[in-house]
Amino acid sequence: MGYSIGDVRNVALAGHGGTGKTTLFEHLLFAAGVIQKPFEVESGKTVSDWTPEEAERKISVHAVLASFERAGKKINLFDTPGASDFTGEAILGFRSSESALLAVDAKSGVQIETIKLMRNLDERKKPRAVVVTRLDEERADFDRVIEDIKEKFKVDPVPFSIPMGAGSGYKGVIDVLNGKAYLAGGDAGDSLEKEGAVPAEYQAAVDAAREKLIEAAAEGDNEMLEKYLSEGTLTPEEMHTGLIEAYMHNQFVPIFASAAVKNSGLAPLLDFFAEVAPSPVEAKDVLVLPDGSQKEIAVMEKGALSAFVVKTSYDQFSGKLSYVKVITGKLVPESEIFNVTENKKERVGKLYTAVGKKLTEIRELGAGDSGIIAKSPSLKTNDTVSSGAALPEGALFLPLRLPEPVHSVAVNAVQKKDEDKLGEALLRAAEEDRTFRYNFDAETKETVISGMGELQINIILDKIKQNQKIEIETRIPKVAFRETITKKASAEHTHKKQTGGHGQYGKVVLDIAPLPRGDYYKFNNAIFGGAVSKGYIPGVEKGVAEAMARGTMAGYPVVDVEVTIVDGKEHPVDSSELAFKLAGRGAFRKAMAAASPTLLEPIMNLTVFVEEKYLGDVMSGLSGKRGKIIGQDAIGGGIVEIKAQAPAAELLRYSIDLRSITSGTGSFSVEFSHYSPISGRIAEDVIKASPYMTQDSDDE
Ligand SMILES: Nc1nc2c(ncn2[C@@H]2O[C@H](COP(=O)(O)OP(=O)(O)OP(=O)(O)O)[C@@H](O)[C@H]2O)c(=O)[nH]1
Ligand SMILES: [Mg+2]
Repeated sequence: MGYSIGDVRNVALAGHGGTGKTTLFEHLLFAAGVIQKPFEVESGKTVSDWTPEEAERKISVHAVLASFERAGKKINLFDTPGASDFTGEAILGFRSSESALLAVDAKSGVQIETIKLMRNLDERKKPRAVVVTRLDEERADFDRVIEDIKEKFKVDPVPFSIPMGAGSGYKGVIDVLNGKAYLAGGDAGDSLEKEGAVPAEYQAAVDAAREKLIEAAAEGDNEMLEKYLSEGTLTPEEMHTGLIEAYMHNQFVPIFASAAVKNSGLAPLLDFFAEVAPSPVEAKDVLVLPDGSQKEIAVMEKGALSAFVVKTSYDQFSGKLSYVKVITGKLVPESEIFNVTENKKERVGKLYTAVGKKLTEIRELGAGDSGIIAKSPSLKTNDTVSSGAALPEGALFLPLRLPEPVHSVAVNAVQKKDEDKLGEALLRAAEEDRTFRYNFDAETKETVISGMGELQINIILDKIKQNQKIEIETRIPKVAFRETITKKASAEHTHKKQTGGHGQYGKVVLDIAPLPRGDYYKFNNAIFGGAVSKGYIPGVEKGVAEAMARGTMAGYPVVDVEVTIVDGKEHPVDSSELAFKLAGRGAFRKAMAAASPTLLEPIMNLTVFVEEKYLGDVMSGLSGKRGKIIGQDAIGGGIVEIKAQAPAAELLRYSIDLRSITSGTGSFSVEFSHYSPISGRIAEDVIKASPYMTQDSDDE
């Protein structure tokens, strides 16, 4: 039997790299009785970091789902990687969860990736709690982290659990809601925390925290708030209801204390998932209608099936796995569904629930629940599936909103014979991780792969090298420069050939003029009196298009030019479309050469997040890259957001540079802004380095 929708909780665990998410995940599973023994991340044997790439690097790379029961509730917990290279995995966790848990290291406070994740949750208006981790380590300071959260997130944190001691004096946590102390388990991490009475020395702190909790609960409901204001307290039931309401509406941020390696702080978290975290009933999902507008849809058991594919992975043993969240109705094994995105029927084979790589077959997956469909060939991440008329015509579930790639490299197989194999493997990698893209750039004749950073790209390439046994070469990709003109010009060109029998003849006179940036191309026919018949004009246009595909300066495409055919001449026998095409091409080239052509380079918008201490270095680094600082904004807590523009040609290795300038703490995003003219030395270098050495020979 599936779980009833009110008994399901989907929660995504996310946060800056190395804050202890995977360790917490492991120990939560231990405390929930799912695994017999928790492992350390370093052993490569944890439920979450089990792939060779994770075991080798001791970091998480993939989002991992573990489903388990707590107090009759089914909890689907996603552990996600913290490195910005794998931010797509955190986003998919958010997309399929009603709430999130952000991990913040008790020594370091709120770090850059966590701020970005918090903003991402803000955009989705998703409730989120914070777990303060690694409180057993030296320099851990719970109160300082609370202040930091206040400052950086601009929220009033409400502790649900508070620590007893810190560092070597760490003893455990106190569950504020239930007024219980939990003494940390043994150092070996294999004994559970033990319930006990609240030590007298913490009573005042617990009372104060409880007061805050009651206030947060009272805010959940107006009637309750009035009662609280007049009577000064709430019953436990009222408090429970109030907390659920207020948290569901994202009115406060609950805080938890933990030291996962000591199995400490786990019980209050598990209870919170089961008792307070919102179920899918309270959360709506979002559809995108054919006209582009968005519409909320209730997650509900009744009605036909609809579901959304959040993740795709290829497993050596189980084959292709499609992670789905059911939105309406229910999913059953051995059934037929419809892939709405692909407009294709699809067979569902077996259905699974997961604890990391361990899959367990299930008989059904109900609304709001997350699970896995195995071996369904057409399913891919972001697909909408349904049966019957579950959804409005043409409606699809809101896709993952992923950031644009910030790092690209050109790749090829060392052995020509391996090219196809490489292409297939890259395609598969792009299916598994939607922030990773694979493109053949017809313009530069390169296979370019792009993603969120060097780390992500190296991990993908290493995996392909090992699994496919192929050698791969990488290079810095070529930049897609453009050419344009800066003034008006005219030119004529006659294509004439007399090689016995049928000749070729066409004469074209063109005016060309600059268009505003981004307007690309416009063609006008201004022939009067039929000097060139209408039937030959498409030929002229083709010739112009050919000439524009390869400019006269360095062979890059020509953009932002208005072309007008003003005159010409034809021959009653020898004229043809081909002759006019060649005439059009020749005329354009001559006109362009006379129109003071210039090279254009792509300029990118950059958003950089850095710690204040690196601000100066980052700024001067950017100006060394011909960057223009547009603004800077202190986010609080010593973190600054810089907005800048810089040429794409200067940013090819920026993810690597920024990493080294900021000791790995900085992070950035880029998007294309516009094309901008270049001249002087920079233009000369581009022309010299042009991949288009040979031009088609011009004919007269
Ligand atoms: N002392 C102590 N160490 C911890 C605790 N939690 C995690 N660690 C250590 O911190 C390091 C990073 O832990 P992970 O669990 O891999 O952190 P993560 O947040 O999953 O890292 P990414 O997934 O790569 O972002 C490991 O060496 C852990 O052993 C804790 O509660 N106490
Ligand atoms: Mg991890």
